[in-house]
Amino acid sequence: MSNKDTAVSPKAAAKLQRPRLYKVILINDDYTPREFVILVLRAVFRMSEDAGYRVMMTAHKMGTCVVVVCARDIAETKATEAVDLAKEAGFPLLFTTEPEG
Ligand code: TYC
Repeated sequence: MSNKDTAVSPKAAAKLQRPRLYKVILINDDYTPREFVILVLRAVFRMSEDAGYRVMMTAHKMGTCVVVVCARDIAETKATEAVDLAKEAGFPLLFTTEPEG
């Protein structure tokens, strides 16, 4: 068997070493109170009051805001945790995940 049969392409090799990162994105809505959005950002994403306020206001004004960029499993777990907290409280707050770049 030659090297050609087993060697991965340079692109595939890079992927193996450095898995794709994912963005967690906060989505604006008209119903969730601003203070509750900040509370979720603080509880789930360990943000300061100030950082939480700025992220919340960016989503409020622009429609969305990137909260964090991290490994896929962490991004999905945190987005689910955040949406579940909102659901329990009866708010339609949404966080989504998508691959970076
Ligand atoms: N737009 C909401 C309000 O005016 C606040 C809000 C901000 C909700 C950001 C969601 O991702 C959000 N009460």
